[in-house]
Amino acid sequence: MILFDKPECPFCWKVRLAIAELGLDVEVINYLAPGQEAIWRPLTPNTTVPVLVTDEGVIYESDVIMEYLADLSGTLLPAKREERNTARLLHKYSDSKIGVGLREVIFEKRDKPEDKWDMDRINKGIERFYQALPFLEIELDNQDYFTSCYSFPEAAITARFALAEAYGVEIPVEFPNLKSWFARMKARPSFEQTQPFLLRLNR
Ligand SMILES: N[C@@H](CCC(=O)N[C@@H](CS)C(=O)NCC(=O)O)C(=O)O
Repeated sequence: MILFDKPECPFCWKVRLAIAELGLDVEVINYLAPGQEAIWRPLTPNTTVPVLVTDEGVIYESDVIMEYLADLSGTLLPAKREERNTARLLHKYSDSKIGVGLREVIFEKRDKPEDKWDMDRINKGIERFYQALPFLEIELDNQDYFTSCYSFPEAAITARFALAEAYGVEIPVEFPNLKSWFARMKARPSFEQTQPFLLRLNR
């Protein structure tokens, strides 16, 4: 399989984490590498990465790719239907609710010197990110994973939290379950294996 990938994109990072956790043999190609854009753009009507090329066809949209990886491996979703629903709902929550505030922070800080940052936009984005956390803190409780195994929310939320951290937004102490969960996720080999090079430099 081939994954067309943007290293610092949270949707792509989530897919890379899932691939690493599953130990799948996938060639990861940077979407901007010379000559690659002409290959992947025509494969998707949505003009976005990630795009996964498989023997069974081309899959775009990260949530559909995650479902494909779960289907293929039989291990990325919990066995119980009720838990599978939880995993899918939290995955959706990560892509929509957690992403919106963070996007403001990242877009404002990225490619701009610090003295040009719009602190009002940044603070509003951080506030919005924090507002998304109480629900996750309660859902996680003090379990190892959001469901009974490493699943969609682990990959999706790890990528979001790691991007937050790289842009100076820590998980506040009021969320001890999320803080220790995130520390555990970062200690997994999949994190080191998939971390974008640019974010490593920022640490
Ligand atoms: N709904 C899409 C969103 C993916 C997305 O927004 N990807 C961005 C990067 S984060 C992208 O490819 N942007 C086009 C570009 O950078 O040229 C998914 O879940 O796969």
